[in-house]
Amino acid sequence: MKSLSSENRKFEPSAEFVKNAKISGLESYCAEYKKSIENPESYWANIASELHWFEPWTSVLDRTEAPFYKWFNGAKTNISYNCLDRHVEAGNGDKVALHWEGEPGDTKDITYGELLQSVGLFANVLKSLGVRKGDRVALYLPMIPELIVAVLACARIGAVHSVIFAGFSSDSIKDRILDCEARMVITSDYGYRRGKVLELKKIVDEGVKDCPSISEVLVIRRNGNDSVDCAMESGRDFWFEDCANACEDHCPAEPMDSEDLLFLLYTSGTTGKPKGIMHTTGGYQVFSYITSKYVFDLNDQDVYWCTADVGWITGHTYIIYGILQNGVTQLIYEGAPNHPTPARFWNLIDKYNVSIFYTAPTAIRAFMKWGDHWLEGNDLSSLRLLGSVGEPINPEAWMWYHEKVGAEKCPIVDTWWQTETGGHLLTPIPGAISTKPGSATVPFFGIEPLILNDEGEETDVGILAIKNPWPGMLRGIYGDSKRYLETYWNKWGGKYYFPGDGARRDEDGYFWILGRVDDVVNVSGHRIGTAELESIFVEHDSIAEAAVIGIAHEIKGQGLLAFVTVIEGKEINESLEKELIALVDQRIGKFARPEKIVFSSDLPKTRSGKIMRRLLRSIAEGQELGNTMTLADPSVVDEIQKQFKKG
Ligand code: 7RM
Repeated sequence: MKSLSSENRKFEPSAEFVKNAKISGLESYCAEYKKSIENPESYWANIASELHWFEPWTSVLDRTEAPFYKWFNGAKTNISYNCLDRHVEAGNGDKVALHWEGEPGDTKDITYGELLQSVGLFANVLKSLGVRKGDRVALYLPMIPELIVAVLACARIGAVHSVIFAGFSSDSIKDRILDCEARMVITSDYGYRRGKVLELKKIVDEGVKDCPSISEVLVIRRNGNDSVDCAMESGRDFWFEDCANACEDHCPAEPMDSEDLLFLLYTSGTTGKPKGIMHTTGGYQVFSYITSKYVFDLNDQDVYWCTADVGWITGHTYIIYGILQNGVTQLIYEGAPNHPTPARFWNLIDKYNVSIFYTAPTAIRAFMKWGDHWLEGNDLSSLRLLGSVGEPINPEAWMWYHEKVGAEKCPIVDTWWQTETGGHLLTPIPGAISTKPGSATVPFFGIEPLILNDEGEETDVGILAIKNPWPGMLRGIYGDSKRYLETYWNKWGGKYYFPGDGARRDEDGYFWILGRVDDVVNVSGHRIGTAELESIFVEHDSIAEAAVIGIAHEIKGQGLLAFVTVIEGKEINESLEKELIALVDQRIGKFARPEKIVFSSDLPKTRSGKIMRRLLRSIAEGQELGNTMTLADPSVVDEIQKQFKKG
């Protein structure tokens, strides 16, 4: 990959785009940004007033318990009301909210009016099973409309949803349920992925075996041509359709306190245990709404498509909450980008006249590899805006996206943000900010980013920091406020939020994200903690020690490389490698498999016993190793190098 620092091309939005944009021209951006920074409370109050509140707030931002900030405190609202009822009441009930297409090609169109009814029905089913405000509900579902309905139904009655991406293993389901003591899991009989039937209920059964908090498993039938038998445990397992027969479809939205917990989403960190990121109601509602509106420049006629899974934060904010609050039409696609062929995405854009397309660099690089001919014969002229999310986008992929998909006329919004930030923090505003391939450009309104060194002094290349709170920020880590403070606020003595990314600022003031500065690896846009994998390897009774690092990967951005040492007397063979891979599948999921496992008798360590990951990285990248004399045993390097080349 070409180095980012040599990239200096700049692309301006077309005059036509600027003319119709929500924010037009650099001057409007600057004026709005200035307002948002100089007087944040009135800025955010103004934005919030575009939404519905049952009762007004008493303060916009309460800093008294910083960094446990409170936004719109005292207000009562419901985000499902803002996603649904508001549009139906305004007379837009017949507008399509979701064009859904399953992987096999089955389709469904759902209007805002129908979505409101489905959510009401689902909410009543939850209530009839005893779910109450504040209860945690885990969701393990494919990308079917019912996933969106179930999320909104939880929000409607004030139950806290915890969506678990359907690629996670039963062990991961268990860990997440145990951590938040969920009372219910919602799943389906099956889903599809790359032509294969995924039997989700079976995985859930495995996962809830030792979860005493679970009292119900609610099962949705994914109506398709395949049918799957589900073992239903009497008294615990319920078919959604059976429960729904006894319920009506009207359910008023529960007025929630602004700071009531809306959802948990687990994400990997630098220790072995994933953390339950907490998002609350009012601030997240405002931030998801306004970032969607301005960054995607949403219009009434748009057909928006985000290819993420609802199991990640991108799906929460930029499929469900942000997009539906704006009342636009969107496409939801269940399956893989290359099923039945790598033309699937382009077929879908053509078929549904998608105008805004939001995807990940890893997908773009895969399409580049599969070949441009898959684009041929598809009319992509409906597109007017493209987006990228999840990891740094390399300039080659950016240019390909710009030329081949966007026909050189669509602005590209490279959006930098995190599970923790709730929504975009660095991003071009498409009608106002010129773009540069590989740069997330400038801050969103109300966001003050800085680049600091370890001492907290400003530099051009260093660590990204965020000054001042914003409405969509996380409110903590579930059950672990100490970890919240340590992970995000201790780096510079509580003064700034620490996102864990390195960054550079160029002469135009543009930000370039340089990747993680902690032990988190971003594989295809999915965060995987190296410590989490290491602790899994050492569970195996042949393994003594493990060190996992991230390495550059052509398609995934980063891949994982594991170095493990074997306990004396234990054999290294192919079956051991298979067992270790199986362990990763079982504990996390297939997406966390390392590219390669390197076996050796020892790892390079300092004399104080610290594993020198930097050295492992140099070995992996085939670089000069420099002085290895500080190692406790310099000979291990030769052995590892040999093993690495062999594998
Ligand atoms: C939305 C999401 C967050 C981490 C973040 C970064 C990386 C995300 C970009 C990016 C460069 C981008 N949430 N990241 N977007 N890096 N440019 N546009 O991905 O919580 O799963 O991951 O992803 O390292 O800290 S996440």
